[in-house]
Amino acid sequence: MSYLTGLQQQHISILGAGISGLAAARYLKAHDCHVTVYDDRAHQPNLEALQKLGVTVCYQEFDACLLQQSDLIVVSPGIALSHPALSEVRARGIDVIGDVELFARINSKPVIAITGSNGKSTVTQLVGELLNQSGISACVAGNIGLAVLGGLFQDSHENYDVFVLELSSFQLETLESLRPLSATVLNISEDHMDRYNSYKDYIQAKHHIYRNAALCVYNSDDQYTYPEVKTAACIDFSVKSNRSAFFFNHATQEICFDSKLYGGDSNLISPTGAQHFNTLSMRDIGITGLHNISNIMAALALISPFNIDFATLKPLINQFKGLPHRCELIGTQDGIAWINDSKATNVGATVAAIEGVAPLCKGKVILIAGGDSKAADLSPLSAIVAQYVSTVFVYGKDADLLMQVIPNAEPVKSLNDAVTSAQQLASEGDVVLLSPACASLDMYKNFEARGEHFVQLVNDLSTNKSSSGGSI
Ligand code: UMA
Ligand code: ADP
Repeated sequence: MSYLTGLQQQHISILGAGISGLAAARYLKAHDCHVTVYDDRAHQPNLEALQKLGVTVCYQEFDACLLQQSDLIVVSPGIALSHPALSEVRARGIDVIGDVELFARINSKPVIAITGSNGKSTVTQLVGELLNQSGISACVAGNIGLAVLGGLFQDSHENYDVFVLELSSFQLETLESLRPLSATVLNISEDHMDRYNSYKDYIQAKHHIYRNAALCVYNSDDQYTYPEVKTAACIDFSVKSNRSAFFFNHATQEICFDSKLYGGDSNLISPTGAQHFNTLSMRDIGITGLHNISNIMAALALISPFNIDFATLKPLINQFKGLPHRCELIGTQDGIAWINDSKATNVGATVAAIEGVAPLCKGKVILIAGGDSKAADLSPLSAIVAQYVSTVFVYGKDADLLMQVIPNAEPVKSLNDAVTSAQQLASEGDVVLLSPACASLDMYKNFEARGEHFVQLVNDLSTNKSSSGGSI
């Protein structure tokens, strides 16, 4: 009997009626399972869609007495396992898993799994595009937007050769059954510290991705990404040292691959697919910043088991222009470049943005930051701002915390005021960078809404000024 057939005899509770909860309900209901969906928010999310499915929906506080009647509880990623009701039912031995663990128990297709504090969506999208455009049918899903069970539910799922999954630390917490073809932790910096007891707990959750992976791809520049036990094949990448399999040659400005390096460390076993990579010049790359060089190297390593010809990959990498709201140049006005990096919702992303943008800037770098810091340690900003940034405007819930680590930052009331102040200060050759280092949720629905507001404000400035697409 398959795992799915076994589920048909069980009572399954789904917690959270958002994207993952709805997808889980749809998938399980279509496979004749008994499903109840719980959500503790009064505005009754997805009520109509769930009613249409014919599943029972309860909009109420999570109640351990009710939940303990379940055989299986599928928890949406935004709901912490430390929720008192969940702690109680777990203590009673009820199986409490996330939607990705459920996916892993059901799915039989190969999976490429991607996590990290930053760069997940960029790498996931790039891997998906490289595969699909090379004739390998890839379904891109997970934290990037399409719930994993939504991917599995699609009519076309039988035709997929591989799932490419962006996985958050939340989704990795309960993950045990996934057996990725290749998996990576791209980098680690503090994020979601309002959910975890310690930084160690956050890192541990991320490392679940390497469990059972046939190929581990890690970042030699970040020891927190190293697999704890190198039992699988490994490929490492680095933008700082030329002793990694994939490395960046700063003198020639090329991404290089050195298969010989595998000889030095018996734990580093090269899959044959990576052997034929050639060098890739900066001219061949469509996205900017050293952090994106890391992202490209990670993507190439992750797809190496597919043995795609390098001549096929090269133009595809050139075509990839990155995703909106990630170090995106909106345009230049009077020689001032405006960059939208609204997706920088943690310190690591903002540090990477400053490091990536400052060397390309002929004038001053003016930074706009602020929002909800999610209890992160903001201190890594101090040195990088002191080195590269002339003025910082801060706003939002944690503006005071930002001012503690950047003492000469200038507080403003809103993003509108920050844009106006930046415009008054900036002159030809300068860059104005929105890279908030914080989540947007104190003032916006999400990072997209914040980025779109910034773009709108910058476009409004241009009604009186000359503007162009341009470059930094
Ligand atoms: N809910 C409760 N009680 C709670 C918390 C939430 O009932 O205590 C309910 C809410 O009312 C809502 C539902 O749970 O109806 C939301 O569930 P959710 O927060 O898990 O979000 P989903 O809509 O299922 O979306 C999730 C991911 N969200 C989170 O992890 C917070 C999405 O990532 C992901 O795209 C989607 O699954 C599909 O896989 C978003 C995200 O913000 C982009 N991720 C975080 C990040 O990137 O930093 C981790
Ligand atoms: P995620 O899905 O992990 O949030 P994204 O690709 O959406 O990652 O990028 C989020 C933010 O991180 C953006 O501000 C982007 O410029 C920055 N970023 C992208 N790749 C990296 C990287 N390898 N290291 C650090 N920051 C990065």
